[in-house]
Amino acid sequence: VHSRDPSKESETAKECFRFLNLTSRSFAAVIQELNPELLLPISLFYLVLRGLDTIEDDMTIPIDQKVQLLRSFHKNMEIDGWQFHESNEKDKELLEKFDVVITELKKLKPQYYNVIKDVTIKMGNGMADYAQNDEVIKNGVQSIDDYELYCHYVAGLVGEGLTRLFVESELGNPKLAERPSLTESMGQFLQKTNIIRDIREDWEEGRRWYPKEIWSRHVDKWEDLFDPKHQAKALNCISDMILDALKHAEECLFYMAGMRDQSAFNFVAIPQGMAIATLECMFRNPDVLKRNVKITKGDACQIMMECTQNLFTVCEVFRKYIRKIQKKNDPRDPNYLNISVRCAKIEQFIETLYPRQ
Ligand code: PS7
Ligand code: MN
Ligand code: MN
Ligand code: MN
Ligand code: MN
Ligand code: MN
Repeated sequence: VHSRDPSKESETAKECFRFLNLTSRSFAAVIQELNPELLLPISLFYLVLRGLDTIEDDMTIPIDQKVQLLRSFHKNMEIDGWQFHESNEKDKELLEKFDVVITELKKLKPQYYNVIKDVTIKMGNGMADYAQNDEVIKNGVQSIDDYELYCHYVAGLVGEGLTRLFVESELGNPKLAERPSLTESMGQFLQKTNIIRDIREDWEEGRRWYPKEIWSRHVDKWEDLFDPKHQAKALNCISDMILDALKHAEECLFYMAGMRDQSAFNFVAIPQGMAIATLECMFRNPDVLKRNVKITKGDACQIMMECTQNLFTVCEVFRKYIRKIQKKNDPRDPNYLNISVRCAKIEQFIETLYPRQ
């Protein structure tokens, strides 16, 4: 049961929802449950950014053409009939029939359309900066600041756009618009989890998003992370990355307190619940160095239930996985103490939100 009513949808809208279900692993379900006011705007927002990311990820497109496509995507998405037929990525069909997305974008309320366009301009240019940076191409991201700026472009900006949509539609507390760092944390937490998880796959495709400032504390050469001989050090590096991601947890919980609509709450909370569980699943798990690890279906199912109730039940999910991280923490890890303190702080924060007698 979702909020869609296919009898009232145009053919192009139906096609957009088909693409949504084809291209998104986790977002399709929660998006289609959204309050009808934001159902189509957020679906189209997703498809535009998915189109942009399909170009970013496509390593068969020559760099100069890729950079030009990323920087002009916001103009292309205004051209009636625009399509792109030169991608070899998994989601290339979306770009080959992008004209249906354009048709629907033009029917949006201007305030919603402007949010999508603003984010597309900024994200496309940010992706292009990294795609054409010779240092990044040759040696990967260097500093933690550069890592966070990349996460800002591909996820923080999504959060900014979504927050504007929630506030415009009155599904979110207008105070959220005055707290950009809460919004940024929502995006950083999801994107950092994705980057930590994708280390192997990204590397095989020729990219490195772990910043050298972090991995060089553990190994001399990037390749050593994948050498079984250096496994202990590689696990400490992953711990270091997870420790960094966990600094966003409190602000994420705080942001979610600003949702004024159950469907919007579910939409923002489910991915955060999946992210904390994924961090726990990766913590001290050598499989991360070989393939994308996944939380179990059972855990995913429970998170879906807990994250569609209220902030208290979401805090319970966070507390559960934080405690599991604490239990797995290894005294031989150079960040043992930092991780322990970080987890205690998150638990304490939850305790102040919901004191137990
Ligand atoms: C809720 C304040 C518009 C719903 C949701 C398509 C997932 C794909 O998958 O490594 O490994 O190939 O290439 C903040 C979603 C951030 C973004 C970023 C939360 C649009 C999404 C395009 C903000 C999602 C974080 C690239 C860029 O990584 O991925 C609130 C809606 C959210 C899309 C994600 C993904 C980036 C991404 P993969 P990549
Ligand atoms: Mn991608
Ligand atoms: Mn990408
Ligand atoms: Mn074609
Ligand atoms: Mn990824
Ligand atoms: Mn990828």
